[in-house]
Amino acid sequence: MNEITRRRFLATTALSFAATRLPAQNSANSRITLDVSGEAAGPHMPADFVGLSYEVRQLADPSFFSAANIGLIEQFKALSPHGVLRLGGNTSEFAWFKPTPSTPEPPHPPTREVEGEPKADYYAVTAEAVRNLAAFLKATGWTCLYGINMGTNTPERAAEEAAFAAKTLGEGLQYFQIGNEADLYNRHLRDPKTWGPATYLNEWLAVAHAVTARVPEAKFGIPDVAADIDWLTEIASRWSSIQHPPHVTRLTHHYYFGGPATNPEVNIPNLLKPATMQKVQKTADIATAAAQKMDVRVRMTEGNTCYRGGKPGVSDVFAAALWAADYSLLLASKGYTGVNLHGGTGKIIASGLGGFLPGDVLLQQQGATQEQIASHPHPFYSPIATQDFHHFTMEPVAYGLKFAGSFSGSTFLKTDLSAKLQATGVNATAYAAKLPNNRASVIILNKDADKNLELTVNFGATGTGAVAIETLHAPALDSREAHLTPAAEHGRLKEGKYEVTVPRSSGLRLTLI
Ligand code: BDP
Repeated sequence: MNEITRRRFLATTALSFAATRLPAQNSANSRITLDVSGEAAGPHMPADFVGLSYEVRQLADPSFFSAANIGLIEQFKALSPHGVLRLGGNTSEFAWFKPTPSTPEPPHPPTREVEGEPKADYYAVTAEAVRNLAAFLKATGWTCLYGINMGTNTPERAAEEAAFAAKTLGEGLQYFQIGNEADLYNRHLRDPKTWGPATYLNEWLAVAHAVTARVPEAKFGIPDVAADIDWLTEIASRWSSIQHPPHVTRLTHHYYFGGPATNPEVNIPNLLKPATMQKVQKTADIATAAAQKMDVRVRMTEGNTCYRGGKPGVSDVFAAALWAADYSLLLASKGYTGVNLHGGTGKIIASGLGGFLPGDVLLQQQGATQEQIASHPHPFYSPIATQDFHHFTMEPVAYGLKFAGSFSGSTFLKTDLSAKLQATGVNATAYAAKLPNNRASVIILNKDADKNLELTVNFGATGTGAVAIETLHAPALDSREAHLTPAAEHGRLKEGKYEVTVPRSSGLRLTLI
């Protein structure tokens, strides 16, 4: 962030604190009671639920993920003490592993250049980059999902890279992913006449078996599809007939709400309306059913609000924070093991999208000045934004993920509180869990632009236990900022119940302390 934009940011930050203290307006008519007194019989949210996703090409600069990148390490740690860094993206299909400085660039297979698809722009991932990544992971306390090129690679080279990554990353490596969004390979990497889950699985098995031969303990996430969730169902139904199956530990897929930036349907009301999460729920049900069949769990390994680099005014504002919190908690309550929001640096993301970000085109069309354009994060959806190597800032979307991450390590109650909230006429959702210390906690997300939500939360506890409140807020849904207030004691239960107002466009977390 340069000095001018930084000052402007600080000025709006100060304003926002004043604004959030204004009294509640437009409350819904009736107070509703949320019962969070039940047993925690739902899914467990792993301690390392929170994740970020970056392009493999980010490794082309070995100093990016390195122990020297103190600013980035700070942001990772602030987001989560035990997160998961996923490396993949469009650029992963054009990486080649360079174990020694003298290793020559291998020949590459033919690919099609298609308008709007990533171009065949090859780069090396060096041994130094992987070593630095190991040090970065150690410094952050994070682990990684390591993405290997399948689109333009050979099983032998994939196995050589996997062997080096496994040895170098050690405990920092959770599992490998081979290929990014194979459901889209028909566009530019494979023959659309023959490409599908069956051909994919054959190719994938050849690579995974080569990797397992070199790294017997290797684990995999599969298939990391962009959108076609039926691939998970298809793979699960074929799995039992596979001879010597490699050790698959997760089913994985991606999710973007919509895109690109120039699409007028990608707007705040659509992002936050209940139908958006209902669609997510349907996808999650399909994914978790497939995973159950394979006796594994699901992870959403890449996603964000708006594909092709995000949309200014949607991806980089407070609405994205509420979306991220709701989306992450919904998936966690469905049994997902984590969510990796995609981001990185503008140049690298653009290099995987044909060289530019549609969000910049949109801003130019709207007559934005260079300075105004530069005041947005690039890419627009990046959870952690950067202007240069030394300054990193957490964006609203990351605050939403962090807020949801406060449930990490807890176990969900089975009750569907969001369904109950529908009766209020306020666009709100809620999730309840028992924290690792066995205390009950509930997160309520009021996504409504106008209406406050009046609630009675029934903890069912006897006596007058104290309640702590933590909030996620900003002046408005389209503010370029987000704030998390740390948990602080707020009051005491009355006969096991607590009355609270959740202001419009904000998140609130109540915990019994
Ligand atoms: C995903 C790709 C990722 C892109 C992202 C986008 O895996 O590399 O950066 O879309 O469109 O499909 O922003």
